[in-house]
Amino acid sequence: MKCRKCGGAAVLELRRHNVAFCAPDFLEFFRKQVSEAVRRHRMFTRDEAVLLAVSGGKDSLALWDVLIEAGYKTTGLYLDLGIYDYSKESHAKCEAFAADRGAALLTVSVEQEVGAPIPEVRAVTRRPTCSACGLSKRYLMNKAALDHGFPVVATGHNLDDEAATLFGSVLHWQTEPLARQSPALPSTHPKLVRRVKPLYRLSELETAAYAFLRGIDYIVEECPFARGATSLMHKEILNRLEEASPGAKHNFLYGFLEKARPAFERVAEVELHECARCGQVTTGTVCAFCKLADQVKRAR
Ligand code: Q46
Ligand code: ZN
Repeated sequence: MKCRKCGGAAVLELRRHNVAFCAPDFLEFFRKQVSEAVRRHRMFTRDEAVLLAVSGGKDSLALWDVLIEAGYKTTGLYLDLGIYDYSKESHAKCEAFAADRGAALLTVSVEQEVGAPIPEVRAVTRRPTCSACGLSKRYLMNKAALDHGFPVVATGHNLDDEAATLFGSVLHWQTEPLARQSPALPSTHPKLVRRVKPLYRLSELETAAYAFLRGIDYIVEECPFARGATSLMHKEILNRLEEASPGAKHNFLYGFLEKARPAFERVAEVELHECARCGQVTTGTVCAFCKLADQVKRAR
């Protein structure tokens, strides 16, 4: 296998692009995909301060590495979910990464904000763990950005994550999530910051290869609640499709973004209000986060 760019020995074959690269040319390819995503969706400029949600995993740390190298102004945001050793280890990875590069890292504790760590929230609500956790994460990312004056929050969602989310939404024809699924969601309210996913053009395998080649020390273990999650099953199904026909995931996601999403966007326009309790954005009177926090408080 030879590198498509320099003809040297290739270390990685990207079947969906029908190319192979040596290590330096793969890193170059990876960086270009990120800058193409940022440019194409006008995610942020070099003058804007970007708040980057980091979990300690390969995707968010690979993204942070690329953005720092490219000279963007980034601050990491670690949401401490209070999930046993998994949270302790992933926090340590983020702190070490930030310290190595002299980058700033904010930490927000879910226990302080919601009233209990995720395992306890799980015990007192009937919601699936990942639903309460995802809701809290989205809320706290937006709140941290507002509190610290960031116009935009970036996350490390990759092509596999996005294709799996899309697959799940399509299976149930969930029109609202379909309308919201995008590499870049603009701010539609003064209290809602822009949300962007600069890795949406790169697969999980590619971010793992990038992290490995750059010597990034990330947490390999998954969150203990991820086991058995339907999103993992959807990823497996899509991986089987990808095996049989390279580029399937890419075509599924890109085709949706180009051809189908605009139709869902038109039907799902909703009016936003400020939550009567906390002032953040909601479609109702009291936001879902405040309701969750109430439920936790009552149970305690
Ligand atoms: S952290 Fe939270 Fe994930 Fe763990 S509880 Fe589920 S949503 S799996 S990305
Ligand atoms: Zn609220």
